Amino acid sequence: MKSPIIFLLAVCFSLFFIPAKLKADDGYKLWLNYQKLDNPELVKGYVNQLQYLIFQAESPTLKLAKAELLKGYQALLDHSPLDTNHLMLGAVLIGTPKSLRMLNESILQTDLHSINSDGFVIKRLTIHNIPTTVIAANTDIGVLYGVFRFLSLLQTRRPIQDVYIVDSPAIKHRILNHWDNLDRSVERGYAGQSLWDWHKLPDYIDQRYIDYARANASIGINGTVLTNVNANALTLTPTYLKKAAALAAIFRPYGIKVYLTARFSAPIEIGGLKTADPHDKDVINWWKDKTAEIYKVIPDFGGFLVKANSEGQPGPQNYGRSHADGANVLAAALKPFGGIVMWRAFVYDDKVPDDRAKQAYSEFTPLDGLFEDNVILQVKNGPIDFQPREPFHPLFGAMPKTPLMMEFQLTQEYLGFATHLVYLGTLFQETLRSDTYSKGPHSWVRKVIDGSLDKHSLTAMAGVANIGTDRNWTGHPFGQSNWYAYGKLAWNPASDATEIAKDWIQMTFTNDRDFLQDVKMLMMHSREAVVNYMTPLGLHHLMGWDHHYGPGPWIKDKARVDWTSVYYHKADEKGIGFNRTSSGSNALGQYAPTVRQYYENLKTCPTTYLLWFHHLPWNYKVNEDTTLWDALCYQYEQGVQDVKNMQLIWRKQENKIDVERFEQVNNLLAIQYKEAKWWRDACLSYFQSKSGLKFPAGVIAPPQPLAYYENLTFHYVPGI
Ligand code: GCW
Repeated sequence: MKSPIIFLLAVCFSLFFIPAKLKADDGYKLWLNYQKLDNPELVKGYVNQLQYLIFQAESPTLKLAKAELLKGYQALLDHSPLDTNHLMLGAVLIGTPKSLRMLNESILQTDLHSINSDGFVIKRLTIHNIPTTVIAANTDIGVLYGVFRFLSLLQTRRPIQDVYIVDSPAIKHRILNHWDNLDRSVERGYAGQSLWDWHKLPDYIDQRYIDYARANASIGINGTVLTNVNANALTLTPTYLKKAAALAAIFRPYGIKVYLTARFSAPIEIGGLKTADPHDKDVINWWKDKTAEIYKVIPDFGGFLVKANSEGQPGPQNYGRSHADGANVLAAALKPFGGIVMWRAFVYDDKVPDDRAKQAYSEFTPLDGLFEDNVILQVKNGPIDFQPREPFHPLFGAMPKTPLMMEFQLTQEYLGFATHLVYLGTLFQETLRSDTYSKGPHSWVRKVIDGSLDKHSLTAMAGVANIGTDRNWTGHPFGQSNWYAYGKLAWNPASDATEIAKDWIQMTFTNDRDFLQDVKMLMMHSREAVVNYMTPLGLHHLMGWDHHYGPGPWIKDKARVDWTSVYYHKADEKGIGFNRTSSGSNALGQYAPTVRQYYENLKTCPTTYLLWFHHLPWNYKVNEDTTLWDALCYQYEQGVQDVKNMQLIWRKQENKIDVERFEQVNNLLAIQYKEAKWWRDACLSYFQSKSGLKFPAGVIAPPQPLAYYENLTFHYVPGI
């Protein structure tokens, strides 16, 4: 038997030598996971350049920036940069022309003039013979953004000896939309409850609120809509305004403004009026008074987000008025205070059975030019509803006189919830880089959004948040990458999804080269995988009824035809797909001629959108050797194989990162694999019941009869 002393020594020894990577990590720190850099040469180089810090921090924001910098230094380099002995080696100078007089005189002036109020400059200069790294901005918040960017350079081991970054956000309002209800449930939320503890607010301030603000500021997000677009009028009562004000106070130094959703019928529900008609004088005054009341408690209130006359929400059309009439009443009330209205274009008429993909365009384009100048239309990336793949929304480029903002969905309502690993950077990029041709070539969606195409200064982007009370914020550890990528693309819609993924991996997990290579590849392909096993070849809206969990291509006979799946795929014994060409619904007629022709012509229409735009016979040849039926089967099979590969790639990473996150992802990938097979089997089983065709070689017949898949029922699915 071993002596107890030897045993104890062995235990101490093993504890002492536990490699850093095996340390448990619950994911709470997100990409701000400042792990000590393990390359001594690199650390030495950084430390030499960052010996002495000149940073006068008076304002709350500058204080935060300074604290962040010191925290980052300490954690990444194990270094406090105040050691004057090594002054000659390198200094860091941080501030605005106001906080640091030196910045007024310096040669930074040209750079500072070239950035906007949220921008920053990071530049290596020689000042009084001392090599100096300057982080400068015109405003305090610009400094905070600059500090975060600078720390990210260290996190990703970038050289800083000649650093020269001049950067400003291309979009003014970079906003998260929380579909959070006052009872703390989150509509389409899969990461726990709402962060906002309305019951304990305004008195109890959860540390989470602060960490949330810091994380957002680190990627440039500067606005948050606290409440669900399916709005509750109580949000606007004095009790809840006080609670919102407490959150606003916490977010303020991080440069984040609070917005609220306004229920259009609030004048009736909480105002005691008989109508909410936007032409009614009392209604107009009610909104004016309510808005003034909000600004009393939240002086920098951002404004309202409104979902009106959509999916049962009240709106101006209840009174025979237009969306512009409705939006303008709120806009007039906000205008004296500098607030904005984000009016959602996610509407589809509840009577006209026209192609749902056409309805927002039909309703809104006649209103172009009729909105007040502090109204911006919030348009989802595609014309249906956040499907795994949609073409860009035809409204982009079609309303030149109205500012349009993008709405992306980070929460994976239609992409496997928080169980599936799907990096959305590629999806966001695909939409932003789509060419609307509205003003000829290069009229990219991103230029509509950043205002440059039609010369709008009011610009914004919204991301429906995937955040909740789960310890790691997003449920799936990789859900964090979607929050991160969204922030980065809202700052610069031209940025590259691969670069974003790379940075995120390094900042969140490790700088290990092999891990980085493998996981980047896995992420970059992950969205295509989900398209393959859920909605290949342009199919869409095939999910389970209401809760949207799992496959449901058989869904029919609902209150509205456009809530069913059969409406969208139109599969029968002859063929499949939605004809949106001129011989069908002509949704393509809503796009610029070049785009229209490209998709209308079967020779040019990419297979990715084939069944989105065309109804085709099963024996249609997608290429010389493959029929549509076979291609569909192959794509579903491919999706399953894709997930299997993701699993293999991930398993190779064991020991490269902490056990906790490794195992979590491993487990989730196992569920994703199971569900990918379920999607393949259920969909192919259903479509085969229509086509009556045999499965091609390499595609195995579903293990269960169709009825089995159709009869699966689920209770308590999250997110409803
Ligand atoms: O995607 C659908 C969702 C609804 C959501 C709606 C919307 C907030 O299923 O839950 O409601 O879109 O965007 O308004």
